Amino acid sequence: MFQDVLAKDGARVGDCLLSVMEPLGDGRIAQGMRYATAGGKRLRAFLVMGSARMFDVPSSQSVYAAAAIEAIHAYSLVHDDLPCMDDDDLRRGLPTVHVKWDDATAVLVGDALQTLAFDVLSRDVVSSDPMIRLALVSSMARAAGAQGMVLGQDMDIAAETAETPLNLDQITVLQNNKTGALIEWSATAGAVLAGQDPTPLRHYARALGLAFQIWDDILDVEGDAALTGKRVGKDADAGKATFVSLLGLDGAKTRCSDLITEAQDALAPFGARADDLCDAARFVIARNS
Ligand code: GRG
Repeated sequence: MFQDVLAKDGARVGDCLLSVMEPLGDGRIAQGMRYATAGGKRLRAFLVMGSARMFDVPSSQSVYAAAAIEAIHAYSLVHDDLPCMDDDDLRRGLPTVHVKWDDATAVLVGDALQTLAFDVLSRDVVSSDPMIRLALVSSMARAAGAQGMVLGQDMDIAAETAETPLNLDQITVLQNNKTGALIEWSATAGAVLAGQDPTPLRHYARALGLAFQIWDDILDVEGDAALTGKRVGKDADAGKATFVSLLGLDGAKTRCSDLITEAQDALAPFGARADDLCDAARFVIARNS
């Protein structure tokens, strides 16, 4: 069952994250880093390890790349939850980092998680080929930075005060950057680690990333805070245009199913080797958290 694979990979990545943070000691920032990287579905970690398995890359290597992307993801959540951004007090069912500690600690925890990701990704254990490590480092920098996640976040913040709500095309561009870029990095990492062409996985990841985000909008309307571990109904409260407000609930669900078919079709060249990634696509639009 896919949930078992997700749990197994997630646990390995959790252990790896703890091991790379071991030398950091037990000061406030290290504690915050461990707190922020605990839990979560570990979907991005799975995409790295699952795509690596398709190319017979050992998990002893891919687990470090998976830990790196989870560190970036955790940093983005810690900063996104800050009062100057989304101002959330609940994440993964627990108080957010700035609530448990304070704003300055949350900024520094996010900063330190981001640099930790690049530190880990540049280590020999990821690949014996320095060109592969460099490709992963530079693609992660681009996915997370001002051409990727940071751009998407900025577009999201700008949309809050824009005179006219975003249309479907604009929301799609925003989300492709905000959440799609890290998902794409994760799903293509296996091919990059193997020195293979990541193009089919890129097509898979683009469709998957969009379906993930549309489902997130659906959960914001239909979800249960006890399961999602975060506040629901936020988008409607903020009067934000979302895939649900633009397509309607049924339209959004149909779009999700179409995207999942698209994602799975992109994996056809890999046959049964891609079974786990196909299952991941189905999971994305069946999850309740
Ligand atoms: C602060 C530069 C900067 C960027 C933040 C990704 C992001 C950009 C903000 C997160 C806001 C948000 C809740 C977006 C919805 C989609 C999303 C990324 C949800 C969280 O990802 P999951 O569901 O989380 O994979 P878990 O907890 O399972 O790891």
